[in-house]
Amino acid sequence: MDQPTTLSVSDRRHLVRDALSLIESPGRRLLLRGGLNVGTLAMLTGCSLNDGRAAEGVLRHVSTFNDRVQAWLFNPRKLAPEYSADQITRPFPFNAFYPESRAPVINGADFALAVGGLVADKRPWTLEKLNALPQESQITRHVCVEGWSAIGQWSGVRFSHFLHLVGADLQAKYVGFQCADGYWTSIDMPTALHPQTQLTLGFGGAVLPVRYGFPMKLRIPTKLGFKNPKHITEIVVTNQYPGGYWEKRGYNWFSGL
Ligand SMILES: Nc1nc2c(c(=O)[nH]1)N[C@H]1C(S)=C(S)[C@@H](COP(=O)(O)O)O[C@H]1N2
Ligand SMILES: [Mo]
Repeated sequence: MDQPTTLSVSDRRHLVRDALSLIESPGRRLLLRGGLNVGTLAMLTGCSLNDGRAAEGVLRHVSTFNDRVQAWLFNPRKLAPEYSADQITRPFPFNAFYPESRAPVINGADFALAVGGLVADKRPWTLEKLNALPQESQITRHVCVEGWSAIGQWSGVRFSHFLHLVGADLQAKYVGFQCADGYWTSIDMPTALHPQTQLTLGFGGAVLPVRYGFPMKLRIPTKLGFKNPKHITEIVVTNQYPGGYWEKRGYNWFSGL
């Protein structure tokens, strides 16, 4: 524990605001709505906060704590709202960490999805084999952390069905995804097993287009957009925290809706 703080009220406010900018919504929004201030933080942690580094450290702990609370609050049976066909957003927005013209173009004919980690069957999956599995369709809302949302129709294999087929260890903590564009992310097992979490092969009744993640993406209507990986090349079931592209840059890992 460090020395009692001698910061002015305005200094304290700035310190909290700066540290909060390091963690992203919805965790950040939650803390702000709760009127978080240095006094509360100090009280919660038993440390006085007189510099940015102390506040940052504390907030990192708050963020991890927040992941745990969100995971605990997550109801594995609560469904995200579904919409009717006339509510679909047209055109549906594109988003990635690069412009649309640079979306990776993958040859579906020789594509094979790799499956690794805590699974009994590590054989790769061709698109033909995936398309032969039972398909489901959903019209749900995609919510991007950047402040837009859109309704779309996705179709594909229920992800829990796929995990059962490959003999995944359903007690494992994480499912990680590697993508053809260098993107990666990971989710908690309860979300992976949620009935609306889908290994998506189609969009709007047609084959998933390049811009929306051909040959496949994971559609998770209970999570923010950046937790929905496009252009998946590998799926890994693991107990080692795989993180993610935006998670590494400070976005809250759980990011449930
Ligand atoms: N491989 C890959 N997946 C990704 C991203 C990305 O840059 N690369 N961006 C994420 C973000 S931030 C959003 S909002 C959605 C956008 O999906 P869309 O282009 O289908 O709207 O993809 C997510 N999945
Ligand atoms: Mo996003």
